[in-house]
Amino acid sequence: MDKLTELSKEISYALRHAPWEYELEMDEEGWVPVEQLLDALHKDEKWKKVTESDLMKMIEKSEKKRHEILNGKIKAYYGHSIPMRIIKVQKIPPKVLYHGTAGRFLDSIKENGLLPKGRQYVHLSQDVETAYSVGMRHDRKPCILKIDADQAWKDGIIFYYGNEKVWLADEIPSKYIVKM
Ligand code: HQG
Repeated sequence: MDKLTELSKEISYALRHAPWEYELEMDEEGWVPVEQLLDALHKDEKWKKVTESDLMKMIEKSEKKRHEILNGKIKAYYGHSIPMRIIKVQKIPPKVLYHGTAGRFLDSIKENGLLPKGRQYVHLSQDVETAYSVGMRHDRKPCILKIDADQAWKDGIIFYYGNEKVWLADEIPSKYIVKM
């Protein structure tokens, strides 16, 4: 794994799952001061020389848009599992969204709908390719679910913006889901 990918994974872990391990003060949108994150990283021999410009490079080189730096702060766009709920911006979703998952989860999804499981929100994909790569993390031959986001939204299900490829929701009842 190259060094920037490794850095990205460590930062995702800190910002999504364990800010307290790094003594980060996170606001309700998930922002933390870049200086604080760098101070924490510098305690680790491996990251002793990491600078803000390395973080910028990490963001720029990543194939996925996972982190944002703005006004001296950094946040993860999605993926959080910490107890404090990260506030996301509600937004009217595209008419259709997708979710890539493993076949072994389908019966339960059919029965209970899509649930956030270990994270704060259900993660949905803007397009089939993205859903496929998300699903590949769980199964080499993932299943793609098609979500009638338009109808769900009209019925009062709230959607939130993650980044241009990732949408979030509290849950998606199974009546809005079909297997492709
Ligand atoms: C499944 C990565 C049984 C769900 C990705 C999924 C994404 C159910 C798994 C982001 C269920 C949770 C999130 C139910 C949902 N019964 N299983 N009722 N409802 N599930 O990893 O969406 O690369 O927490 O289908 O690309 O796979 O890290 O969520 O398979 O954008 O930046 O429970 O994380 O981004 O798995 O992935 P996860 P996810 P990064």
